[in-house]
Amino acid sequence: MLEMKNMKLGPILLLLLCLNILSSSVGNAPTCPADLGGVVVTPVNGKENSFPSIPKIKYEGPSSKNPLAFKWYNADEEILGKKMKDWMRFSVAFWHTFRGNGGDPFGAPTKTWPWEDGTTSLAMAKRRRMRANFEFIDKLGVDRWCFHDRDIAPDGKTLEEANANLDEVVALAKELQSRGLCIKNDGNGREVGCKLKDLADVVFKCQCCFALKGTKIKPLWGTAQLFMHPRYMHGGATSSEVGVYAYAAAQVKKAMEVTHYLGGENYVFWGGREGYQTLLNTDMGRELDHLARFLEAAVAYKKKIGFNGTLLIEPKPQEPTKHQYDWDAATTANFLRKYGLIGEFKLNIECNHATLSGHSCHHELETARLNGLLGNIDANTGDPQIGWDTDQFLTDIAEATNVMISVIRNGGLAPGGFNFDAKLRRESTDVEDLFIAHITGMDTLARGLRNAAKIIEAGKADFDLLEKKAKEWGEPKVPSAKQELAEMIFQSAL
Ligand code: XUL
Ligand code: CO
Repeated sequence: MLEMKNMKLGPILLLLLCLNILSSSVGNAPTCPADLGGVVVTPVNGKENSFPSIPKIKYEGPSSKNPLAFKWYNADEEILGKKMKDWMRFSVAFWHTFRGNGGDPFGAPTKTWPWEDGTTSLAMAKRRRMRANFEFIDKLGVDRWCFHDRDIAPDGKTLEEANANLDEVVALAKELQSRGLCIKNDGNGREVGCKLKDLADVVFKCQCCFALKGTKIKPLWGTAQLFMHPRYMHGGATSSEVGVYAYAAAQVKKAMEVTHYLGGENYVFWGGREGYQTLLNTDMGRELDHLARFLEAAVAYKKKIGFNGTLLIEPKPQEPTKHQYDWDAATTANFLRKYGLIGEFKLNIECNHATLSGHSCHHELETARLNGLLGNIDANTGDPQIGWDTDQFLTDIAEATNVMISVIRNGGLAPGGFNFDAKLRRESTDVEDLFIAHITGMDTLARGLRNAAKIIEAGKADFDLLEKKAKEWGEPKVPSAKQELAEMIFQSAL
């Protein structure tokens, strides 16, 4: 290792050093001046690239037959005065894409991703999985990701241990988020930006020749996982045990802090166990009061730490509990209103949750929007024949068009966006399937946006179009005003 901590390198010397390092073989861990910033890479099998056979995904247009290209999503194209990427604000869900293993109640995991070593250790979480996440995001061309505390870092035997694990992984994520914002010395002592080919490149070169600056990728939202651990079996904020309530609060506190630290734009509450199995052993009024108090404390803490992100509640009627308190958008809006929380929260509407509550996704989006509560969308869909939360990627163009009509009427979703809370089917086991699934989800919503724009444009007909229609339709049939009938009805009420 070259020790250059205290040396003042002239720009030319630095450039020569960089060229020298870059010409050394990629397989060997490079030797780098420690004070140039960047990421410390631990090579695994000499490879840093988790998706070597996948190119950067590009827009090729509707006639393309390339499964690894966009046919409808063209990030920088303007629709209704806004770039597609700004309408969409797509996000990759870490838990499905990087922790989903295909296991189900009847069978073992089916996915053996090349970057996994079969353990759930902290080393595994850092060594390859988080890097694979950012390489995936980079190749897909999105700027956002979503996470639970416990899917990015292992739990601990104590809260302190769990928090320390999370801190380690979050520190790495913070560095990796900077991809694309590398700077280099231009040889005249000036720092200039440099866009590099892909994440593997950035990690390698930044370590040696460039410094990472700023943050390009951000969490769309972060959240605390308050449903997996047995301590949460009666709920977190609605548990009958005060110790569990305190533990849940501590977990949310920490998850909100790390979301803020990573530049997250929103924070989500999904109350998977905030509900009941039977009212015979549940005091519903008391549990709802406790939940409201918990959320009030979260608002206060958000303000205390200066986190400006939106707090979002994600309605879902049931699963895992028989009845969840955030049943649907209307129930949740009523809860927020009753407890005086309406200005502090918005809703994260998930399409599969909408259908589980007996509504369409469009109904839920409109209910949220009309109450001024539409904040984010967990973009997925269920299966019409299966009655549970299958979390599939959205492929129905008509549904996507309805979704986008709501989004356009809402003026967009920012600071929210579309999070792909969706997973591969158990039987899809190739790495490229992860890309194909996201490409289809993004293309479906992009197609929905294009269609919705056409429908909304049609509502703004100009004189040329109206003249064309007048000719096409011929003499219109004008119905009777029925004034006498109206007067008869009016009289009958007197
Ligand atoms: C569960 C669900 C969650 C939330 C975050 O149905 O949708 O993944 O989005 O906890
Ligand atoms: Co969700």
